[in-house]
Amino acid sequence: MIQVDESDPVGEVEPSFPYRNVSIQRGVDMKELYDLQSELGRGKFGTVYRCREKSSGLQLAAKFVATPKREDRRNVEREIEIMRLLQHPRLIQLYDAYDNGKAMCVVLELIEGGELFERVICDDFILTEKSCTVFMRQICEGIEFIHKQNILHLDMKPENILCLTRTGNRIKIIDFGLARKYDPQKKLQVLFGTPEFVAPEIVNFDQISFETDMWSVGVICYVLLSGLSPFMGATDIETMANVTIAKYDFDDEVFNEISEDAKDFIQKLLLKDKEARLNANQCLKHKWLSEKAVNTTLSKVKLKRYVIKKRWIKAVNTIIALRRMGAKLDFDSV
Ligand code: PIT
Repeated sequence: MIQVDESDPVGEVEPSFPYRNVSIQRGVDMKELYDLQSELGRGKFGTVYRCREKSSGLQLAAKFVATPKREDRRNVEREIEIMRLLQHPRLIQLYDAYDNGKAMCVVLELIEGGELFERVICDDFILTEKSCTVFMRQICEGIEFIHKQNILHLDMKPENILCLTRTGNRIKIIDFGLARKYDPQKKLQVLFGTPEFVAPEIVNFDQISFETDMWSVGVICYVLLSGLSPFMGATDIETMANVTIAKYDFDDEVFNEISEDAKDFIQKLLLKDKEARLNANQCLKHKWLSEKAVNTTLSKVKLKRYVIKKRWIKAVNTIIALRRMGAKLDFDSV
């Protein structure tokens, strides 16, 4: 059985990633320098493969993004520019970048443990409130650093939280594809994440800020503890309607086993008034994250259901996307 070690929750010494000052290389074929291996993931962001740097033998991840439009290239350039500022152990690290005109390749730190939610629903993982605090603390540490660099992530959701290894408890935040520099002069609006996790100010096209990420942290925490999604409606429109009025509750019976400190933590993030929400630093000082949390085992029945449903939605979306690209169906890749 795998359980979080409470005395030293993030465990073993963390190998530090070789931080590099990355600039985009043009006219160089990355395949000359790297061996491409298995596919790690696929999404709106492109396709990510495991790869190996030939010169050093280092195992890394390579994200490929087709850039048919000028805007596609600008988006990847912006992401790289932002990632250059984010050297921190709780955040995926940038290693190298290539542009061959048709596609761009971003070489990243390899994170081998898979998505956090996939990990915690495994039968050999005991989910307790304490293990949830270990994960939430690391998420807040990562967000605290991102915000200190004056950057907003804007796409915080469970699939963007990966486990470093299959057995340890360290996590890393990935996907800076929607991230933006915060400029109070410029009115940042419209950027859209996933309805289930976006804050009311996104749905309302109001000014967004650091607090916008903190709302999503609150939603992630609610789902991790309960397996229920606080604002989920039958349709995206319904979900967004629930988000705009910040309508949620702890009425389900699963919350009977959740501590008041945990509920207080969530309540201080899921506030319609963004100024009233805790920032990442205040989260780390909140009683639930700073004192010993209760070690009761949580039921994973609902969380399993939630993760399995997401897997299906993702598989269906992949099929739709592949068909649109005119690809022949190859069920191994779905
Ligand atoms: C890994 C392992 C893995 C997935 C990823 C990286 C994906 C990273 C990623 C990074 C981005 C992005 C989308 C996905 O926009 O299983 O090492 O910047």
